[in-house]
Amino acid sequence: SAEPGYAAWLGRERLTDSARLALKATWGQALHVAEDDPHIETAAAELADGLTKLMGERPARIRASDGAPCIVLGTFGGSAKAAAAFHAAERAAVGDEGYRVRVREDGGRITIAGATGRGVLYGVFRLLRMIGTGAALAGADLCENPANELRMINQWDNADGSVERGYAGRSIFYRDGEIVRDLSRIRDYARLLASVGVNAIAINNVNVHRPETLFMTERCLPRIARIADVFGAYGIRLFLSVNYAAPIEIGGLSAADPLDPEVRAWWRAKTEEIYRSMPDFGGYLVKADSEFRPGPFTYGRDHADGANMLAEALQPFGGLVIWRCFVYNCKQDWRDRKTDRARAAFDHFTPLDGRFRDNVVLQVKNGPMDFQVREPVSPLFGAMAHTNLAIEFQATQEYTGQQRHLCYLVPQWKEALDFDTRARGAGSTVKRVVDRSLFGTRHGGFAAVSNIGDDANWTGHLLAQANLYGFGRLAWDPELSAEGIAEEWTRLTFGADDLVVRTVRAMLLDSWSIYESYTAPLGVGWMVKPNHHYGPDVDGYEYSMWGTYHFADRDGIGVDRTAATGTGYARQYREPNASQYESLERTPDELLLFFHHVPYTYRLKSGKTVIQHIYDSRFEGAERAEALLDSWTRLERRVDDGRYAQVKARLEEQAVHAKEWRDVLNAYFWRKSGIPDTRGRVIY
Ligand code: GCW
Repeated sequence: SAEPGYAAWLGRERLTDSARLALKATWGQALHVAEDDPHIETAAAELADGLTKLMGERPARIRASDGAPCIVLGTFGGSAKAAAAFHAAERAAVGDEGYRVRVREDGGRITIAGATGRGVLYGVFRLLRMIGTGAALAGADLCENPANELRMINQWDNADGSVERGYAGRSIFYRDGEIVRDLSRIRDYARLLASVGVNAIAINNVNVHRPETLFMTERCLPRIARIADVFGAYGIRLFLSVNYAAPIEIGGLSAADPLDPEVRAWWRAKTEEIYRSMPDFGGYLVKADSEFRPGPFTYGRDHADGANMLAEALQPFGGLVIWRCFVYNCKQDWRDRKTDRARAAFDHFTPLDGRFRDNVVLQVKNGPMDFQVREPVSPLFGAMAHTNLAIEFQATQEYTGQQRHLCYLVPQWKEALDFDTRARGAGSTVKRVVDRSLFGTRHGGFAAVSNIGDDANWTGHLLAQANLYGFGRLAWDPELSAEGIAEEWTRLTFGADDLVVRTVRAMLLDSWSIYESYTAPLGVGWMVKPNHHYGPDVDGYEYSMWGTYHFADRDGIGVDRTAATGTGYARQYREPNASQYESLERTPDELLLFFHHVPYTYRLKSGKTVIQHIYDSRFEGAERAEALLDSWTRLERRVDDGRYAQVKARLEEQAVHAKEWRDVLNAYFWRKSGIPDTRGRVIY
């Protein structure tokens, strides 16, 4: 499709004449491919297509060469030429999904090689990215392996075609209760994902209703298997979200007790059946005992019992159980000030450390609550040394502007990854927990809730594509900077125009802070309209059962989570983090109200009182949102009209809606506190 934005970062504009000439001199016009392997096939096709767009002519594919310039593509085991380009030690440095890319200094040869076809495919995308961002090729010599084993996307798509928390249209997988027949869009999605290194996908919502429970039946499996093939060609393993009560719902059993031999036998047989139709099936993703989903608690069993039962069924096939830790009481009484939702995951799961089988991975949301604009890091990451852990991010912008506001999330994710849990002394960062280097665990990695739908540009807000892109890049290499990723995405998406690159990069990098500055202040969450979660409603969740309170009254605001006088959540961290959060003076401003209840007149480290901070940042936030629109309008005619108009419309809405946020919050806090703005601005 040529719809504006559809090509995303794989648009690949024709290079300038001089760049094309230089490239041609390096590799002639030929791709040397000498082995038959499905992933090498994908890699060769991607390279040929990419180069055709960049160069304006299609390269020739050759199987043998006389030493003339070419690009050699192959695995060390399957291509003599690929193997011969590297010494044994150089080959040994390449892992299962890694690659080497070498461009001979004097021209005449580019070699892209790996231990597997998947590695070669990633190497191809790497080379195309280098060309697309204008990086110097001559003499390039790269050896890269992914830092994380699991680089996974979770679709929250339902069989009826809706997408839970989806802000980019309907599902590309399902329509009207059926799995789609035309898989071309899914194939294009697979390309986008593989191009940034994603290697796993769960294709249905973690809330598994009846129609998706049926995905595991004989009737649906053949079509699921076709989707698995599409992703498989791009090195992406397919997972299914499963209903814990499936043995009852589709198995005809009377219970789903994980210790019941009949139930265990049912899962073993079902799993075997699934692997018969999909030999590369990844495994199960499970949301259990959470938000009305069934789980082992019903039978008086714990989550290790529940997960291990599924793990046992998957183990003979090398499958994984990805078990979510988003377990809390969603029927809390708001009058109950003892229960703290933030504590829940830690309280449920740390007692189970060491009890999960080898092929269970616990998937932990980055923060203890639920993908808010600002949260501390989940303390679970530092507390489960004997358990496989993966971190879950939310690319879909449920609480961060729903892809109508701009919010580039990579800086937020980087903060979580760089947090030092102190589990093994200084340097025990979250990224080292999930990449397995800290505790030496067996499995781990990254997951993100997808932000795409059937909107022509995938993500609704075109610039939200940067979140999907950034997730994949970061999962591959968490050392990349938020700035570097923003720049890379911008260049690939919009080309080399310097003003465009500088402007879009700056817009992306400022956007999280802008969004935070007019929405919920200083680490308190929610303040959104109930259910759909869009737009300001300060008390929207204050007297409800979801455990998401801010406790604002006429004197102050915030949640006391200290051990001394509050819920004790701060104690779930290791030292010195625990003491830091326990201390009112030492808690960073941006998390103050997450950990402490303070009077409005409390003075922040910034020197401002809490109430003045609330006013100032709402006013500034609304202005900065307006400035985003101004920045973009300076790019008119430098960005093609279609994409220009799409982004402009979203930024216009954001500018207006930021003022709504400003005024609702300022009015609320002025009326509650009675303390005027020192600068006398208009508050209603
Ligand atoms: O953030 C909440 C969402 C739910 C979601 C849940 C979860 C899929 O509001 O829509 O359900 O988190 O992560 O399970």
